[in-house]
Amino acid sequence: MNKIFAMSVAAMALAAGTANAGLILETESNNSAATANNIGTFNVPGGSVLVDGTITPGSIGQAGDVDWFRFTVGGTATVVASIFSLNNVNADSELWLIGSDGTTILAYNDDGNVNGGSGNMSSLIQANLAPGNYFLVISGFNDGGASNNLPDGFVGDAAPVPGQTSGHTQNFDYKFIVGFNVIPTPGAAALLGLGGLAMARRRR
Ligand SMILES: [Ca+2]
Ligand SMILES: [Ca+2]
Ligand SMILES: [Ca+2]
Repeated sequence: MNKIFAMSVAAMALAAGTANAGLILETESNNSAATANNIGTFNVPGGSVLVDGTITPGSIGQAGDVDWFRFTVGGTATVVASIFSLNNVNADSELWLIGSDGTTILAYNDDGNVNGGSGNMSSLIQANLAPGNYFLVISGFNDGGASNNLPDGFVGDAAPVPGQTSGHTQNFDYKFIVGFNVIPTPGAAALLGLGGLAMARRRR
């Protein structure tokens, strides 16, 4: 085994070693970008994870539960994320894909997963994500109001006014399936190609 080949094998073993947990149990408190649960780093060719969690209701002046999850993709990625409720036929989720700054909304869905157990669960797909860090966020119906504002656990668009504004009223267990297809970015592909070329030349 020549040195370059040995190094390549070691690099591949290292990449394979960054496997993700197949099942992740949500851990509170995860109600903000800063406290998001990490669901993994996904490199070429991709992977998937199942998250088991719960959304609990708020009340007057008290925010409802919001669940933030953080992930990293090591190449240009497509992500598919779908929420299923198994215990509440009236469950009504909302789902956001948010950029690494924790505030830029890249995608939003309310009722895309019509067969998710209630007819009102969420699903989204986003292609061509650049390598980097992102957030997926789950909350209850009407968090963010008529438009897709950032989730804060309160109903409607306005900033919460204690004693006047109510947290969302959703209360359901969920299964959250997230899948990734990851391809090498053009720069990385070029480097791999150069590496292969160098190896081929050494073998001559
Ligand atoms: Ca939760
Ligand atoms: Ca939470
Ligand atoms: Ca919904």
